[in-house]
Amino acid sequence: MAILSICTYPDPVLKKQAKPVDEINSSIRKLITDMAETMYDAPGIGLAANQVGRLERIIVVDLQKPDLQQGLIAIVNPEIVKAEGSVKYEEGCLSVPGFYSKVKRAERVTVKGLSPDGKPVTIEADGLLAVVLQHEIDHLDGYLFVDRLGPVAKELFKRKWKKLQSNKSNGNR
Ligand code: QAP
Ligand code: CO
Repeated sequence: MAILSICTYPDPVLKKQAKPVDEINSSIRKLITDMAETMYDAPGIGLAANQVGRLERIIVVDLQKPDLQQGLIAIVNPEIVKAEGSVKYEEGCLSVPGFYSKVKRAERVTVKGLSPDGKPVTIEADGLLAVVLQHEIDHLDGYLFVDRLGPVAKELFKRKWKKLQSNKSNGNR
C-alpha cells in the first residue's frame, strides 16, 4: 500500500485520455488499492487514475457518509450507458484544491464496468453519487470540472486560482 502524489491543475496528464485496461493483473490491483488509500488520506470522495499520473481507465469513489454504508466503489473501464435529467451541484476536485463551483450534469446515470476482480458491474446512481461518477469518468477523458464552467465562472476560476497559487508561494517563502 502506498499514498500516491496527486497531480494538480495545470498538469498535462489531467488533459490526457486514459486507456482501457485489458487485463486486471496484480499491478492494476495494486494501483486500485493505492488510489483508494490516496483518496482516504486526502481526504476525498472520488479519484481517477490521471490524478495520480496513471493513464489506465480506473476510478475509485467513496462518499464517506457514515449513514450511507455504501463503502468503496472501484471501477475499471467505467462507461456511462444511460444518463437522464439535469442537476447543478457544487463540485470540488483534489487536482484543483481550494476551488469549488456549481456544474450542470445528468441527474441519474447507469455506469457499467469491471470490479477489481474482473467481474462485470452495473451501478445505477442518482444524487451526489451520480455527480461524482460523471466527474471521475470525465477525468479519464481528460476533462476537469473547470472545463465544464460557463465563461463567467471560468474567468472567476482563473482569477481565484492565480490568487491561490500566489498565496501558496508566499507561504513557502
Ligand atoms: C469529486 O472531489 C467531487 O478543494 C471528488 O482543498 C466532489 O473529493 C465531485 C477536496 C464534490 C462532485 C462534488 C477538494 C479536498 C476533495 C479540495 C473531491 C480540497 C480538499 C475533492
Ligand atoms: Co476531480
